[in-house]
Order: sequence, then C-alpha cells, then structure tokens
Amino acid sequence: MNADGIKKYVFGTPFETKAVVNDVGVSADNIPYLTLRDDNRLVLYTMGESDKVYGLGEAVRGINKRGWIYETYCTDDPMHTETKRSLYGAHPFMIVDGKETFGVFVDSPARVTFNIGYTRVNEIVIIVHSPDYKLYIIEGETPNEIVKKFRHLIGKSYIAPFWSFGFQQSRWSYYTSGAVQDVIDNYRDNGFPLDAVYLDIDYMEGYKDFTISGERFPDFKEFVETTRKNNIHLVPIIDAGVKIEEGYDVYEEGRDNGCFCKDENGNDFVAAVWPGKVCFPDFLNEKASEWFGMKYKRLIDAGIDGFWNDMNEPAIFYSENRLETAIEKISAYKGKNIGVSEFFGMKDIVLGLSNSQEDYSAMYHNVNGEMICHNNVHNLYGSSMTRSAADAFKKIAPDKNILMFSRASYIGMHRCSGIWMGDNQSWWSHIKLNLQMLPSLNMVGFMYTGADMVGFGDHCTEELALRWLALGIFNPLMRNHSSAGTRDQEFYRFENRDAFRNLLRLRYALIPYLYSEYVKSIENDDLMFKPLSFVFRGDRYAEAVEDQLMVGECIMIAPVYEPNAIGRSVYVPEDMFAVRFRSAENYTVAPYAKGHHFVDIPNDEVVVFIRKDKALPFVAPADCTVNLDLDTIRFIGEKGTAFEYTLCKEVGVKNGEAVIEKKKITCKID
Ligand code: MIG
Repeated sequence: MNADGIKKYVFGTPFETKAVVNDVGVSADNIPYLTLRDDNRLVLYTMGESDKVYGLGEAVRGINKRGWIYETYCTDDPMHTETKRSLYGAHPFMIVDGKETFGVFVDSPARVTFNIGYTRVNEIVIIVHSPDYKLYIIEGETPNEIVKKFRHLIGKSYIAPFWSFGFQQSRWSYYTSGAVQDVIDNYRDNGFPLDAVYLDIDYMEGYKDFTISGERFPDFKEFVETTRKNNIHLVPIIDAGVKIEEGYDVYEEGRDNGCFCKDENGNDFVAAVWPGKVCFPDFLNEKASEWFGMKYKRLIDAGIDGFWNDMNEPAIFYSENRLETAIEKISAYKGKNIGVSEFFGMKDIVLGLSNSQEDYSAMYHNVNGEMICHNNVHNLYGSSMTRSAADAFKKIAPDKNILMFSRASYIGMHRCSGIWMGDNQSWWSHIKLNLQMLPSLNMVGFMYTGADMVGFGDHCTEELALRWLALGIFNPLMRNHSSAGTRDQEFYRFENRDAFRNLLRLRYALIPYLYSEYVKSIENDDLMFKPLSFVFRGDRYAEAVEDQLMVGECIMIAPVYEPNAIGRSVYVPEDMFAVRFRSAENYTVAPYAKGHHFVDIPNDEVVVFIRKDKALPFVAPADCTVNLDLDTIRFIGEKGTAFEYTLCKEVGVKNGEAVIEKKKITCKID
C-alpha cells in the first residue's frame, strides 16, 4: 500500500504523538470534504441521509458510529452504558462512508470531540480542544481500502505470542499462590484447556509495583517455574502509580532522579490510587521512561513473560489538593439546615474528585526540559507507559516475545501492545458491545484485544457465561476476568461442565485458524474482524448488520446475546455453509442460502458460517497451546470445495518479535 490518497495538514505546533510512522508531506491542496472554522479547531461535514460512520476504536454503541457524540479522552469509567462519550482508549480516526467516502485522523493527544449526527442528524462536528494538531484525510474507494491506507500510515501492529491465543483465567484477585494453584488444578482436573492465570494487584506487597508479597506468594520464582512446567503462564498486573513510601526503592529512585510528574510548583504531583498516595512516573520524559521500563526486569528474571498495564489513563481516585478543598466546602455546611440542592451538590463534590480534568491540568511533564501540562497530552500517558515497557523488553529479553496489553491507549501503541476492553459488566448488552468493538479496534490498529469474558463487574449467570464463551472463542485475547465482590465465574464453577469443556476445546481446535488470520491481517494492514458492510458492498441488509462479523478470510459469526433465546435471526449475505459445533469432534453441516434465516442455537452449541468457496481449518484440541498438533489439521466445508489455505506458525523470536513461518495447504473436500 502506498501513501496515495493521504493528505496531511498541520495546525500550530503539534506535540509529537508517534502515532504515524510512514508519514507523508504536508499537502498543498485545499482540504477536501471538510470545512474548517474557528481558528481551524472546528471541523464540519454534512452527511448524506444514509451515510455511515466507522472507527473511533474503543467506544460505546454500534459499529456504525452515527447518532452519538464521542470524545477521545482516556477515562477510567467502569460503567460502559450507551450514553458514555469516552472509555480508556483515545482513537481519533473515523471513516465516512456514503455520498463521499473518506477517512479523518485528528492526530492530537488532547481531547477531541466527535459529534456525529448527535446535535443535528446530518452534521458531523469535530472539535479539537487544542490549536496544535495534525489532520489527515484518507481517500479511497471503500472503507476497507481506507483502513488499509490508515494502518499503513500508523505501522504494523504488535504480534502477541502464540500461547496468548490460549484461554486465560483471571480474577481480582487470586490472593495466594495456593489460590492460583487451585484454579489451575480445577481447570486441568476438569479437562478444560488453559494457558494462563492472571495476578491482579494483591500479588504485590501493599500495591507497590515490582514487589511480590512474600507472605502470599513465597518462593515466587519457584512458583512461576512450576506453573510454567505445567504449561501455564502467570501474568501480573502493573499499575501506573508508584506508592509513596520511604524505603521503597522504586519510589526513592523515582523521587531522587526527578522521574515523576510535577505539580505547578515543581514538586512531585501527588494523588491517591490503590496504594494510597502515589506519584506518577513521567513517561513522556525519556530518562524516566527508560528507568521505569527496566523495572519489569525483576519480574522477567523471575520467569514472567506476560504483563497487563492498568490504571494508566492515569486513573486518579483523588488528589491531595482537591480533597482538601472538597472537605472545606462540605464542612461549611456543618450544623446548617441544608437544602436538597446543597445535598446533591455535596454528592457531586465527592464524586467529582475522581479522574478530574482539574487534576490533569495541575500535573506536568518534563519533555526535554520544557514543562508540558498533562491535560494537553493526556491521551498519551497509558501508551507511553506501555511503550516504556516494550522498549525495555527488547533490552531485557530479546529472545522472548512478551505478552503485553494495556488499559489506556492512543494510536501508535498498537505497534507494541494489545489492549483489553476494560471494566465491562456481566450484562447481556456487553456481549454485543464486545462484538461491536472488535472491528472498530481493528480499524485503529489494535488486533490483540478482547473483553473481560462473562463480564468484570456485576454478577453473572451460567447462561450468560455460556453465551459469552461462544463469542469469546473468537477473541484473540480470550480471558475470563471478574471483579472482587462478584459471583465466582471460573468455568468449572457452573453445572453444565460438559458444555463449557466442549466450547473451550473448540477454541483450541480453532486457534491455528484464528492465529493465522490474526497474523495475516496484521501483515496486510487489514481487519481480522470485518463488519458485513465492508465485504458485501451495496447489499442494504448486509450494510445494516450490527451483530454479526466476518472473522478472517473464511467465516462469519452470529452469536446469541440475549437471555432465554432459542436461537437468533441471521442475515446470510451470500450462499454459505454452516457448521453446527456441539464440540470439536461432534458437528453437522448444512447449506444456508443467501437471505434472512432464523437459526436455532442452543446455548451449548456454536454455529459458524463458512463463506462460499472457502473452508474452515481446524485441528485436534489440546489442554494448552504447546500441545496443539498442526499436523492434525482438517477442513470443514461444502463437498467439492477446492481451497488453498495459508497457515501461520510462530517458529521463534527475533529481537523480541515473533518469527512466523507460512505454509500453504491445499485442501479438497470430498
Ligand atoms: O480500580 O486491579 O480494569 O481489570 O481487576 C480497579 C483491580 C483497578 C481495574 C482493572 C481491572 C482490575 C482492577 N483494576
């Protein structure tokens, strides 16, 4: 893909976000499609009646983004309701598809508002909350072509290790090594495949990064070693905030070397998160970033080869300064007969303490000696934290492809890490949101991603767990994770263990296909998860489908996301061939003609639609990814289909990156 059809415009003096790697020169042409107003900070476009809008990465609502207002501003918000404007990631790229078809990338680390037919149904208004930014217009015939050009512009996505396509179990928290072992034993004893178990914040000593509780995880290194022998990877969490505590070396080093973000007066900026008072490493400062990244060595030396970076928006519970003001304000009511509005005002004062722009505006970065206000570069913080770790990994362990994904992100971070979709809930609507985010995240480069399967917050049910699993099977990051205080949701906790075992094993049967499609879509700057509208152009039914996806070259999925369902309506956009899996070994096939169908789907089955003239490769399942035998590969498809499939295999690691071998397999189904 070349840079044809990409136009770049620069306003003010933009902060270098490092989102773009294959840049183009500044365009001399007028800006096409868009009208700019108010010192170029207001971007306007009038849509046609049936124009669709795609992109924006991690955001609520549908694949078609039209009809809502979104903001790029990395936010720790665990209530992903449809009225939210921002989540953890900031991904300011969108595509208009209709009377004109083009992409817009507003490369700015500050807040950007995308009003897409919210105020006026046909109007797009983009407000850039900073005078300094780059604007890219990407032209192409189709949204898919525009995605490819954009993805080329921002560079190749991170390729996660093959083992991370295995199933992973997490919980906030497995408090002791015994509890972790118990999870592993339960999975293995039940014949449920498993590749990883997560360590949430309680593995640490007092929530201090890069420490390990000696009491709860004695002989940590040995424990990691034994679990690795059992083919299980342990994946610890790293939080952005560093606990303020005399004698804690990470804090003292950071303080003494000026590695923390500052306040207006040049003192270390102090806020409270899990460990209590913390300082935030200044990841936009090169020296600080190098310093923090190298700290991961402690865990890597103990045998760890996977991390998840959390709280890096950065999330702030409260800052010292603002807490004081809040207490003052509230104390003023003491002994007074306060009215209802004062009462609700008090509530707002307390709730408003968290993640407030006031704090972000009082925090500073030292970028080459210049003090930069955090609020203007807010969206780069999580990405920079993750980049600091990725850079360090190449020095610490160039022979390892280390798994990493982050909560906060900006475009550019996709080159070194994945993301997970944050604190969702055990809600039916969040199965659908999981599905809808996949293509949107692919559009902005995030390929290794997935939602907390079965839901993070709130209590799940067995039925929800099974239905979510049936979609989770297709997520690159397939992780069951849940919050403290919610119902246990490890799959062995439920009654119908046969069903859970069958679906988990089906995932392992499909891993070679999913991994190959994942790798090829990265190499081709393409989406692994495509909306039907990207593939079946001009088909008005396909274009409106919001709850089915094309997964890779060969298949379409249509998961159930409603309770008490016996199946669902599926739009079949071309003549297809459906496989009904009861397990990886027990399946039936049936043709489906192009058109609308009601498909029966009991909650212990998965139906996969195979594209015309394609076939679905699968292998014999195994208890973990290293035991998958690619030589057992077989194909399901319509009789007579002749088909050549390119299988990708991770054969080694070079300079911290996966080395992939490709193999062409010819199959003929008879
Ligand atoms: O404020 O570490 O999104 O996955 O389990 C909550 C505890 C902090 C938020 C993460 C979640 C994790 C939790 N963390």
